[in-house]
Amino acid sequence: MRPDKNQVTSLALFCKVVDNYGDIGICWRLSRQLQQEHGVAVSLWVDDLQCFRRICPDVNVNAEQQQLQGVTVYHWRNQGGVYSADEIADIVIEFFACDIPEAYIAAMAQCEPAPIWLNLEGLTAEEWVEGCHTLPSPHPRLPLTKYFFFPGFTDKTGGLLREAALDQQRQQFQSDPLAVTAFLAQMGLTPAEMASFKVSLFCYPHAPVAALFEAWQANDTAITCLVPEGVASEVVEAYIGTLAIAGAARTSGALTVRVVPFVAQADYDRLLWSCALNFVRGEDSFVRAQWAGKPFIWHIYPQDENLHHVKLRAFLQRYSAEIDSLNQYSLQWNGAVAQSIDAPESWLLLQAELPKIVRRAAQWQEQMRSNGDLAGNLLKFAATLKGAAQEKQGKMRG
Ligand code: TRH
Repeated sequence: MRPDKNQVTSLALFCKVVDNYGDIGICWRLSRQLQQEHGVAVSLWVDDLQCFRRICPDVNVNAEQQQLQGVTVYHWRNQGGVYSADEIADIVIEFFACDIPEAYIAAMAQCEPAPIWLNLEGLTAEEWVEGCHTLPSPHPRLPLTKYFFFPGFTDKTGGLLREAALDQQRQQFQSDPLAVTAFLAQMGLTPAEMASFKVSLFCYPHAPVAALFEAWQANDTAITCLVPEGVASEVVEAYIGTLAIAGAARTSGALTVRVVPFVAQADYDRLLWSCALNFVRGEDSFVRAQWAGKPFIWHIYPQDENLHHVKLRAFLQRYSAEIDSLNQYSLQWNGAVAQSIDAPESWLLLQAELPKIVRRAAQWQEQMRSNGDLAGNLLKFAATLKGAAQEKQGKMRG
């Protein structure tokens, strides 16, 4: 964890994998970007290396400490440990209010100046976020202040994660048919499947996938649905008639369902870029689908008392207020309206509006780009806090 003093800034990011891959997915993406684009010495503390390895196959699950793409990764085993002030990074981030070790916090309080301490929150389109973004929360006992940092969809939030080269990489890939074909062949697609309307499907187990397959079987043109291993396995197995392992596929009516490997993050982007429609979930794949510039349907992570429906509606209000078919389909997919997705008209209405949805996706990207990107905004905020602290110190000395 010793920050490299030759680098301008050091940063420690603490990530607890609560469920699924999104938490480490976001932290890993952020860590790489801070290191590669901003030269920050990043220490990523993560408690579940097995989960991490699914999105980054280079992870050694037995290593206490390892270097991965310029980031120092630590296996965060417990809340114990002994830390000294010189081990503390300039910026400390706890992801999603995970409790960082008490001894680490105590060592932070010994630092002069105190490190910048941020709680990086989850993404939501709700308006209250603007009022809470960057709010301070003083520690009850120690001379430390933690600040809330919210990703978001407006310029009064931290914006969305986006690597500087992402657009260029996407455009280059999409304008190279050989690269697209090679990628899809590697994912196991036949030439006929490559030529069909391709959809990727990433959702939670409660999504109404059987109804979706039914509507697509009756479609008037061929559809290939690419499902990563481990996603909607029960319904996929019932459809295919064998185990849902990569390579398994079956065609019935207009629909081919094909199980594809669960790939590393960069290839997941390529999958999104290769499809005409993407079903995504949680937070990270949801944001990647937005940067893919393709129509997408979001399956939001379920919360108690259907709080997630409020969040879903807040996003749809911003994204697709003018596209009724997309709103309705998204609400039905998430069980947020009485009408179920069984009605084949839902799909037909959505399909008919796809060209309009494609145009909206491009507009939205422009709008989101104008908010800057999360990593850059986070460093700007840290620099503001640092400047304010230096000014205060100067005044006290003067
Ligand atoms: O895994 P998720 O369901 O994560 C969610 C959210 O992060 C949510 O905020 C959190 O509270 C909840 O978990 C517990 O979905 P998400 O966010 O889309 O993350 C999936 C990650 O997996 C993302 O980084 C993309 C990556 N991925 C791959 O790398 N390869 C693949 O083949 C697929 C399908 C996904």
